[in-house]
Amino acid sequence: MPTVSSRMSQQRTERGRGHYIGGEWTDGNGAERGPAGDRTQPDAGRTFESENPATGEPLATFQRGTVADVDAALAAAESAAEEWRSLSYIDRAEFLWDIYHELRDRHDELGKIVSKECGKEISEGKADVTEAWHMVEWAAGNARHPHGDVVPSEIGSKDAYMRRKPRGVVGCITPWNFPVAIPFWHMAIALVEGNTVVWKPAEQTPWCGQIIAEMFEESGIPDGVFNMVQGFGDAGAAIADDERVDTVLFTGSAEVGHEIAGNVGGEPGKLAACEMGGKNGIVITEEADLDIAVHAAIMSSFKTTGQRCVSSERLIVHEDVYDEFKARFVDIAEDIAVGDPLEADTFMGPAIEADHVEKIRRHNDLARDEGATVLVDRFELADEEIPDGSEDGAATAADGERSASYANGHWVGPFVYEIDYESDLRCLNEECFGPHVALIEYSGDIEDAVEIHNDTPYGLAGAIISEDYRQLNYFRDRAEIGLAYANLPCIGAEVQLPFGGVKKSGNGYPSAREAIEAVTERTAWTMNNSREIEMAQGLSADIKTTED
Ligand code: UN1
Repeated sequence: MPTVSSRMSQQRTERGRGHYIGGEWTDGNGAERGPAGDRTQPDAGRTFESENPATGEPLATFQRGTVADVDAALAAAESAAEEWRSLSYIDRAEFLWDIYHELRDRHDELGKIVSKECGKEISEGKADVTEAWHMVEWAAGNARHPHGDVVPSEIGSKDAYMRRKPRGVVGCITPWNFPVAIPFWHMAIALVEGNTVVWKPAEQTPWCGQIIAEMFEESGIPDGVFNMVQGFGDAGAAIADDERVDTVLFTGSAEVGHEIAGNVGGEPGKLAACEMGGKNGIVITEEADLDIAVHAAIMSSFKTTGQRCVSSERLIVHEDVYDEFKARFVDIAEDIAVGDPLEADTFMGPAIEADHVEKIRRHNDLARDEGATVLVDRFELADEEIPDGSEDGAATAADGERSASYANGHWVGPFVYEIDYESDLRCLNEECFGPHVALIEYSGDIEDAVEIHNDTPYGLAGAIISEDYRQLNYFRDRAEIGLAYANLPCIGAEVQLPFGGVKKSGNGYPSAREAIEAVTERTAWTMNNSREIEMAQGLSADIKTTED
């Protein structure tokens, strides 16, 4: 059976290489111990397909990981842990530098694969790879940076300083929308800090997962240090629930993240760092430069087809500029280029999968039911708006099936509505994760805008558009979010910044510096340089006995 290589052709029947466990590619134990499948067909219940969202066609078939596969991966990770943590930071980082160079060298090729497998337009596919090597660069470079503090002691003869130790085995569960970058947010740092890893890529992007695993294999990282199990939520849950896992790093839906955080919270000594969704808003005040406002709002609402956890679904606009902003925003949303992700002039690719299109439909319907005035409804795109293919696309010009093929893609266009603000409207509180955005008109001052802005259970990203520094600073200080932008879109964070949210959006760990907290334990190391023992706080060090 041919395997799907990283320089894969478009044959539909190709098979992925399975899981990467303990330095070996394996089909795993699914048939023996997985969910019941049809035993007359050895693959039934064990495999799944990766799909091109632009065509709905399968890209390749992958093994579906089971509890038994996760068990094997965790056993490998545990047994590799001691040797790995004994290496220096710098030696551990050497393996990551190889991957850094490979990500850079294969930028175009991998960018296209990202676009094919998750449907993001090509500049986004390539940016995903760039963000990955930025994170690898940060983590591997950080190996040569100081890792603790020297802390003064009350006692002159004492040295006190902070040291970090790896927590042990880190379980990583990553989403499809950044299929190359986010795995490295988790794993680059976890590994350089001395942990071993068991990773489950999103079931929508197993091809990207396989390529990353191949990079680790080629880097020569010791067997068992990095392990990958392909599969679905049941495999992810098996990782998160296992007592051998010391830290769970999760990026994905609030639903799953809260369940993981809840379960792990009850287990002493175990930690979950979860980065979840948002109902992100942009405040456009009466002092806004409307060119910036429209540009930032379009980028934030429709880039990645609205499928970033930081995408904006609420535009909170002052009454003095509302009509003009609305007219300009709607005008662009009507025409925004939805199309083949591999075409350079596409702005929005398809949604990730058929179920997700249905979810977007439900959110659009919900807004209507709650009284929205619909301004743009391109949910059902007209036939002529659906792309008819490109040379690099999944359909070929010669086969005459080009349009039919793209017609099965998961196309959706912008849905823009206006609605009077009310605190408990579900459409203003629940995340859609699609090109679905509300315009909310406000009157009054920045305080009024920020009150509306903060009135959601989430708190991930947000932006303010204003030329008035007092308004900007009020938003900076009072907006309940982890990522706040001024005169910018609320997407596009860089890896060296902390990334994460507050409230229902997460606990603010999963990026660069902050992730180190989640994958290490700190020891306050205090050492006596004297032959006497002297205590802080004036505590007596005299030992008194009845003989005294
Ligand atoms: C996500 O949307 O899931 O800030 C992550 C950004 C990217 C990461 C987004 N660097 O838009």
